[in-house]
Amino acid sequence: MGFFSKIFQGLKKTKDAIANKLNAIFVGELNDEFYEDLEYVLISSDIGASATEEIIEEVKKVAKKQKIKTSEDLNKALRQIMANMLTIDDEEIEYPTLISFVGVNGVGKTTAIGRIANKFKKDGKSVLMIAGDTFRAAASDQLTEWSLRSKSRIVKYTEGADPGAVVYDGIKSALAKKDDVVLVDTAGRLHNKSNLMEELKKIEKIINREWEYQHKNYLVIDATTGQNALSQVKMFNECVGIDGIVLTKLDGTAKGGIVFAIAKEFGIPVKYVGVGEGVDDIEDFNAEEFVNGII
Ligand SMILES: Nc1nc2c(ncn2[C@@H]2O[C@H](COP(=O)(O)OP(=O)(O)O)[C@@H](O)[C@H]2O)c(=O)[nH]1
Ligand SMILES: [Mg+2]
Repeated sequence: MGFFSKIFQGLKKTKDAIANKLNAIFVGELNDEFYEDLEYVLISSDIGASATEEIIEEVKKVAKKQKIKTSEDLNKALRQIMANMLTIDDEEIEYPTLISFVGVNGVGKTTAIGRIANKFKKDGKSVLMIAGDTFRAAASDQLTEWSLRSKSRIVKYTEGADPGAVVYDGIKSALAKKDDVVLVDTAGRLHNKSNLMEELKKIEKIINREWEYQHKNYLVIDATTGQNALSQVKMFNECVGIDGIVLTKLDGTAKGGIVFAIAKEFGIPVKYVGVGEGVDDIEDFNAEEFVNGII
């Protein structure tokens, strides 16, 4: 399946929540009642209060300049406004690059790494995975499977090992073998005494000390959590600094609007979207395509 159909299919629930309602509330005139309804539609699809406010202000501006008479005009204006909102300047990838994947348990970090490794491999890059989630044996087994599937190298330790030590060794190995891409998996929940944020800070410190090339932290978020995602962005951003978002499980939710709230509140670009459980069900994020998928 191509990019378009996959993204469209993945966003179907969000689209149903927005596009169908938009058509119902627009009866040819942009009056107060319409704007109230529009506000309701946007808020109820998890776009968030301040992003909604901005979108409505922009629609009013456009409406002043040009007559919006049909739902096609309205959709076109909305698409442009919303795509602009999601278009955030970002640095290109420069090889060698190291990307750490952080986020709470079960959001799809390990799965995302496996699938992103696959993409880099298809582009002819050499990839090393570092199994930084040493707190459950299953975590490194799961990553090992993905490394076999994508023919990536992996550095892992036994269960219970110090994640900082794995990351340290992984970086040494990547430098020695001159890998193009290093993908670091991390734990989302730790055992008893260790504090997740403190562990992540430690890992961050080791990366900053040992890796002098490009380094990004991507936060993986489960789209089905809706507004909860915002507090996760805040928490992880304060802890290690977040450079990009991976939004997973869009296929299972009508809450895809959360990306607008994140863009508006944090100005952090979305890098990838997950639209299913298959090997290829992760896509580079593209603002126009995303918006076309929901309106
Ligand atoms: N439907 C769907 N499931 C996903 C997606 N991404 C991950 N998952 C599933 O979510 C579950 C948890 O993923 P995992 O990578 O182990 O999460 P982690 O704890 O953050 O490493 C697994 O069953 C994945 O197959 C997605 O985009 N769509
Ligand atoms: Mg994991």
